[in-house]
Amino acid sequence: MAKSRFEYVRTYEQDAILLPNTYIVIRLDGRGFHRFSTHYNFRKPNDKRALCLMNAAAKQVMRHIPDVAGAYGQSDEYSFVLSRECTMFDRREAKLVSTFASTFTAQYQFLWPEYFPDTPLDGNMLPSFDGRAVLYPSLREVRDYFSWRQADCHINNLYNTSFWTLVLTGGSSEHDAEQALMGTNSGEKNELLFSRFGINYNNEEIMYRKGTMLIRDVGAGGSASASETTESKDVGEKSKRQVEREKNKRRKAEIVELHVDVIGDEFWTDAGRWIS
Ligand code: DGT
Ligand code: MG
Ligand code: MG
Ligand code: MG
Ligand code: MG
Repeated sequence: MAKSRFEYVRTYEQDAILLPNTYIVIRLDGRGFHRFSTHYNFRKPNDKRALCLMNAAAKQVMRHIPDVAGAYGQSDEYSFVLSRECTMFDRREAKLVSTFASTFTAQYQFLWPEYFPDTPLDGNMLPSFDGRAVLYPSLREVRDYFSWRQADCHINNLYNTSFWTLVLTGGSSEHDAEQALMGTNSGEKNELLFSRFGINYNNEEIMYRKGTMLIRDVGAGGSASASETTESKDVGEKSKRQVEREKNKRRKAEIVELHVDVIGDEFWTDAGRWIS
């Protein structure tokens, strides 16, 4: 096909290509959800409807994008980890990040009425999500990444639970609650909840304390055979057929929602089942 004389402008496009043979983590985060959650009267400190809506939107993203091995969500954020051999969009960063952010946003809006049946979305306050991609060279960093997000969930949730218990049950002003918590460590917050309100923090809803992990149940032996996953192979070592087979398995696998500790070893001993 003949090219127009304008065609040259395309040469100005610069694609950032994500390094091959690395895990890609794409984290999405709600834009201005402090205001958004206030506008729609999210319950404090946690709104189950909002968190379940996040989980439902993330599951839909996983259903539509089989390269996603697993995902972790808490508050207004979700992180998706892509397998190392992912070649989606030839690993072009902008295409990946923008597709994840828009797919998630579309699903969030579409599913909204199911979770907030009495609260229609307001055209002046629609949800949107930003996104970024980070590369990790080995499972070690991927594991530490999820631990980092879960530690963040824990710290924020313990603080928010203490704060809103002081305000909503204890009758403190927001200012006084903030003062009371200033400089306290987690042991002191646990103690405050227990001694003043009889709340054992460890009995609070586990989804609030641990966040949500979504993995694919690819069955025993995992996405590849056991020997293949224990020493996870580098890209190039896997045949195209093998990569395709694994992707098909992921596509068909049921998505499982877990509220578990991802910082300790237990969750990772069988990680080959869902990530390779
Ligand atoms: P950003 O991300 O820089 O655009 O700004 P924000 O406002 O989204 O800030 P971020 O992401 O650091 O914090 C998340 C906000 O979302 C935070 O203000 C609390 C709110 N949020 C998330 N989940 C819930 C919930 O279940 N209940 C309530 N009440 N608020 C929530
Ligand atoms: Mg932020
Ligand atoms: Mg946000
Ligand atoms: Mg956030
Ligand atoms: Mg196009």
